[in-house]
Amino acid sequence: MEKKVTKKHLITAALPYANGPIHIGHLAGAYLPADIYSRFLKMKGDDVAFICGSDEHGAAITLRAKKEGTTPQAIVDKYHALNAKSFEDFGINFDIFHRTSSKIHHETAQEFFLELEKKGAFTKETREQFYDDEYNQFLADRYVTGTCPKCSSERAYGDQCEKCGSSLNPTDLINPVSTLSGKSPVLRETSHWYLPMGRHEKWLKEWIEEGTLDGKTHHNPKEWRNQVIGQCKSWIDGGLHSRAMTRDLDWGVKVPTKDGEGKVLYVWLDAPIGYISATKEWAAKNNKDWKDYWQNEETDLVHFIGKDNIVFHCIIFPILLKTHTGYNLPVNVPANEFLNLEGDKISTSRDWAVWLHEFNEEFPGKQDVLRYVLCSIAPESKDSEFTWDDFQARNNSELVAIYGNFVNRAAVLINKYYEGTVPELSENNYPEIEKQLQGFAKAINEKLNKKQFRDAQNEAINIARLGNKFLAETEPWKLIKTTPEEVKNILNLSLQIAANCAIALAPFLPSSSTKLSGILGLNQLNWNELGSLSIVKPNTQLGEVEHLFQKIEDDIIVKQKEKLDSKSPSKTSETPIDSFKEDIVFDDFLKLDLRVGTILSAEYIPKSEKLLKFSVDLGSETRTILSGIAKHYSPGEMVGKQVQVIANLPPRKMMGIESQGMILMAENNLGELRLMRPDKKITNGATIN
Ligand code: B3M
Ligand code: ZN
Repeated sequence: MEKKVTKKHLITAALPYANGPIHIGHLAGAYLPADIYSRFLKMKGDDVAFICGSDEHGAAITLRAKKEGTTPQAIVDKYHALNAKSFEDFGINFDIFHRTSSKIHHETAQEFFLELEKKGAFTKETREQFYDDEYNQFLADRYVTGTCPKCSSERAYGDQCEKCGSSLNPTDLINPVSTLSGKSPVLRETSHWYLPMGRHEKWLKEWIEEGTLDGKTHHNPKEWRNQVIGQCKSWIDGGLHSRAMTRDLDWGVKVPTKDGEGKVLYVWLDAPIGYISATKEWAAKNNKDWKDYWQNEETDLVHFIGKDNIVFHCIIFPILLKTHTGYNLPVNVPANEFLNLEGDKISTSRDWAVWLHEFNEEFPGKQDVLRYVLCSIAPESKDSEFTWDDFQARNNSELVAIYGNFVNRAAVLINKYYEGTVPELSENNYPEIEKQLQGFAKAINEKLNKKQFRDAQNEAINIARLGNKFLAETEPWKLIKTTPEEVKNILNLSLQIAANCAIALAPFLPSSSTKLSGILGLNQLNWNELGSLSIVKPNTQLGEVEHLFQKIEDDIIVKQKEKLDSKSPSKTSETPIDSFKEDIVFDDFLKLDLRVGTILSAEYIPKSEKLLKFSVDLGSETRTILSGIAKHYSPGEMVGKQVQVIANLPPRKMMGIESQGMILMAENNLGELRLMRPDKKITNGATIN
């Protein structure tokens, strides 16, 4: 007999940075689809390693530690524990949630680096980089902020402008500032290991566009998402440049060579190797061989990530894996687009998010509801949006009204007519039910294999819709009086439909499927029974009938909306700003030199959306003053006006121009600005007391 070979899969979900909690955007982007896919494969009987862990290095973490006045280790310990628990509570079933601060990871990453070095993967180059004189250290990209050369946003980072999404080098920034000292950094020479990515353009292009590797078919590029291929193509077509693979930092995996002292591996070299070290750790604990998952060509490697990580998983990491040799490359990287929240981008710094640990606490037992909603709106092909109203509507009119209601009706009727004992199906007068179930089973399998989770879940819920329709059309509560034998057939079939729901929805809504198996008296849900009419055995005694879902009332939703409103960056109604600053002593006030001045001239500053440049007559002298009010006042309406000026602040350089004072404005909660001016004309230079 032919031996059945179990298909192996290595599934990874992006390692979240351990510098903050998980929010719904992360879940919808990577963790939920990865979990659905792994649960599906495992239920089918495939051999799956589902790998994740905390990314505990990188400048974002050291920066956070500095801000909070603590150590990077304390930060990662805190968030690793918090995130591991949030994932577990939410039912994300990783086989391991590892850490890149672990010993096995440092060793694995260092060995990997040395092997790459041995294979000639790197060039060593000396280039100029920003250095903070006061802190005596080179500045990682994230440690430099300044004005974006593309969109003039004043808050761009050295690696990226979060406003326009441009990827940047620190030296591209206009007016760069060190986030350590707040001063302009200087340029100094330093040497690093660079990855000359240009060398790899040819094979990468073939691999991405045709799915071929070393002249052999590797995967079907038609199965890859358009945006993934599109992003890779535009990178490759734009020409791949060398990228530094080491950093001057003391937090991270140390460069394991003599000349690497004081340097660590670039976090994007280190973190993906975290997938490998996590697999090693998991395999060691579970009596497996990690090489079966990474180095056996029969194993499918799939990376689940958000779209901001595409280049690292489709270009840089594949270059590293291929150069090292011996490792599989991913057969798919199903990256999702972004999830927005109530009309705005999710933002950690503005606290504009629904945090997973808070959801788990505030909505105990409702993890499946959030899973359902996030999968229904999964940003698989374009950005999508979460709103609390939609969350409530999908719970009440889909989970409660369709799925929960059908299961409850069927089970209650069995309790009522047969004291909870499953009746026989002696004659099937509804052959179309089986056909439809098999149609759903086929569609769900196809969609899951194609990683179209949103559509797959929708097909699965259609099984419950079918069940409701079947009950409504056959009306067993009427037939019980006239043809009771037929009611047995109908209710047996209804339970089979319910069992199909339990199986089909298990990857999406695992705890509801567990509850439902309890009601149906099933010990185990077997994916291969999907479409069958003999899952629930006759004469089985049903378990206690409980509602799978509860209606969510308006007050719960209002509370969540108010919680968000309190941090809303885009408030639409004017409300008083209610928190006052701490008391000061009168002398503090006297230190301010407040004066009246007249605006002699005003102009826009090229490339700046916000700033206007004024020349202001303060009586004894005329000052140049810059003010960030260009969105509120035009130069024309400012000229000739008397304004209030703080005259004794240290001069500040912006866009290469020195500002010698500040013009006072009133600002409300909407960020609207109004000029403060004397109500009658007064001599320029008059003091304000
Ligand atoms: N920690 C970035 C992120 O969380 C990064 C992913 C690493 S995956 C190897 O978006
Ligand atoms: Zn920008």
